[in-house]
Amino acid sequence: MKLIIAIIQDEDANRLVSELMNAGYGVTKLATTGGFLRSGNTTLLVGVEDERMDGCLHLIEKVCKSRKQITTSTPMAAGGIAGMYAHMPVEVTVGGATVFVVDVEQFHKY
Ligand code: 2BA
Repeated sequence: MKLIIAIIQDEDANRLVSELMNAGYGVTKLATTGGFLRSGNTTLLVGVEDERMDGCLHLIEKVCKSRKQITTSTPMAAGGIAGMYAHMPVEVTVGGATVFVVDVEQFHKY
């Protein structure tokens, strides 16, 4: 069994949860915050049998889009050389999805 941890953008979360549930996956949705942008994102936990992992990854890849975001509140902007870059906008491409696949040693439901 695997635990899939997928960090995705809020905009994609509802659709991805629906698609995963419709396909019979169990999903837990967490409200999370990205360390770089310091803005909200969504983390999904999906426990899957090994043979269903590829199907789950395929849905994540299908639904999650990459988007450009402009930020002025990066760590560099906040703490850079004498605040030199404090108000310089920085464009970053976020997502589609950052996915970790972890082996599950044990799985219990009580
Ligand atoms: P954030 O940390 O808010 O990062 C948002 C986007 O900012 C990143 O998109 C990346 O394009 C850019 N970025 C991040 N760190 C940067 C840096 N030091 N310099 C320049 N640009 C930087 P993604 O790579 O698609 O990541 C989206 C979100 O996924 C991240 O939000 C974070 O919450 C999570 N994430 C990404 N890599 C991770 C990792 N290795 N471990 C844990 N979480 C991760």
